[in-house]
Amino acid sequence: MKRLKKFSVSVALTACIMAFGASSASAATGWADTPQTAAVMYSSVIQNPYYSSTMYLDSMSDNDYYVVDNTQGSSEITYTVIATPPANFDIVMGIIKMNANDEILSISMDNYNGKGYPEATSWNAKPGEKVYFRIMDNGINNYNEPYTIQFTKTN
Ligand SMILES: [Ca+2]
Ligand SMILES: [Ca+2]
Repeated sequence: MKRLKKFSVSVALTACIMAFGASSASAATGWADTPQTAAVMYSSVIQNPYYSSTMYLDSMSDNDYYVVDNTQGSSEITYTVIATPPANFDIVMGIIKMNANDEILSISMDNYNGKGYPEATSWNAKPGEKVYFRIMDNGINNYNEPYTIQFTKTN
């Protein structure tokens, strides 16, 4: 009986967190679902050396796109991107690099680590290139907590 009570409190708390999430910037489905609506982590116009965002995936059909955009850049950049899921959540990080003509140069689906552990990459973008990072879940997960994605320019 005691255990049951604890459970319902936790469900109520979760519902509260989800309601808050839906009404704030942490919304999930409908936010950054396509490359066209990707969240900009870096662009050659803005040139922030660091970006961090904490977001929810709300279901198996949700995904979030982020972009490192060097299409207007005059020099190659290098950077690190780390996507850290909550515990009990297995994240997949798709990486899609496009050239200046919007043609796909390469696609990979990084899933080196399991539940609770980050997927990360250190890579580059030459002038004219942009790189999309697509955050997806891997199977049935715990959707009640957000993941964090971080971009750090290294050169
Ligand atoms: Ca989304
Ligand atoms: Ca993984």
